[in-house]
Amino acid sequence: MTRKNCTLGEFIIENQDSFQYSSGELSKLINAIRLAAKVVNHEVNKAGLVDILGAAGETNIQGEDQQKLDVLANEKFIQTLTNREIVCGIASEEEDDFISINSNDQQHQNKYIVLIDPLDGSSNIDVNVSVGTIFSIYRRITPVGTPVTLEDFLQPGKNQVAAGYVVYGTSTMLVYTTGDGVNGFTLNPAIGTFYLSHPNMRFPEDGRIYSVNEGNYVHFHQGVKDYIKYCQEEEGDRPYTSRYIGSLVSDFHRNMIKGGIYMYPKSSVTEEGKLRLLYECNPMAFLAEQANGLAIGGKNRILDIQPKELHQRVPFFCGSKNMVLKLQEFLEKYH
Ligand code: P6P
Repeated sequence: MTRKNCTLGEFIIENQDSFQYSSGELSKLINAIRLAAKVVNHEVNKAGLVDILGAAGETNIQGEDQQKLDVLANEKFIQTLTNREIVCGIASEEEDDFISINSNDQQHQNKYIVLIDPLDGSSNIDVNVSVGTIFSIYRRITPVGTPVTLEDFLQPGKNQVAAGYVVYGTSTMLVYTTGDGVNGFTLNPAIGTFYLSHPNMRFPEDGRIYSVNEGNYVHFHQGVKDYIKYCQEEEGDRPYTSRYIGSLVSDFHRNMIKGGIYMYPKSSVTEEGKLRLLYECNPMAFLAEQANGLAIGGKNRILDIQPKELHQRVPFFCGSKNMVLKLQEFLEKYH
């Protein structure tokens, strides 16, 4: 169902039966994420007005300064997901270990786990540039009724049952998939309702935008350097346009609408890459493939990677199919 302008609530109800595991739990889960997104949106939109900017004085497992909004967004998503008694486990970029939701026996009966990057692009918070939330949803693989284990979280991305992001930009949007295409909903802040504004989102097969932090160029491996030079050559529809916001969600969202490729390669400085597999790359890769795009870590498909640890980092390239395939040609010259 993609009746334009329907609300997110109506969309969930009208499409619930098409979801292979439809038991209502996933719908309740998406509804919980919707609520948390509205709460975080409210805080992000007033970030400049109250003293919640700046580091919370703590650092997270990534060794990065935790911004107060990082901490707040993390708390809001965990609180909402826990209170709704829908999931049996949560993992977050801001939490060293996964959280087993076991406040009562009912919790263990729940079959979904959620992995989140509560506020991606947080370095942009203090300079009023858009940021985002990324979420990834799996069915647990250990027996229902028992506490979740690390095994439940270390599933390959192809096992995801749903994934999406919230982009807190010039407007706030919730974009997600349950494996049947990608749909975008825009928040009407006056009434706090998300409306279906971008049904059936798809990456154009070709694009003219490349997104990469070119300040790291000297550290990139040769295949990536050669592809960047290819983007900059004057031939055919090139040179392409360089656009890089420093928020994965925003760069991904723009490239999905206009066509483009996002790259965060490994380098001599970040040998494993920077982006986290479980709660950044896997959900964005699921969305990319559901939107007719591609997402690779190099030779391999992101969704096929077998995770080894919760905060594992991988190189990440995703976007318009033909741009990613062209990049892959350059990478394979050297491997
Ligand atoms: P750099 C934000 O911290 C993030 O995880 C992505 O959202 C973003 O694309 C990237 O890192 C920016 O990293 O090293 O270019 O500042």
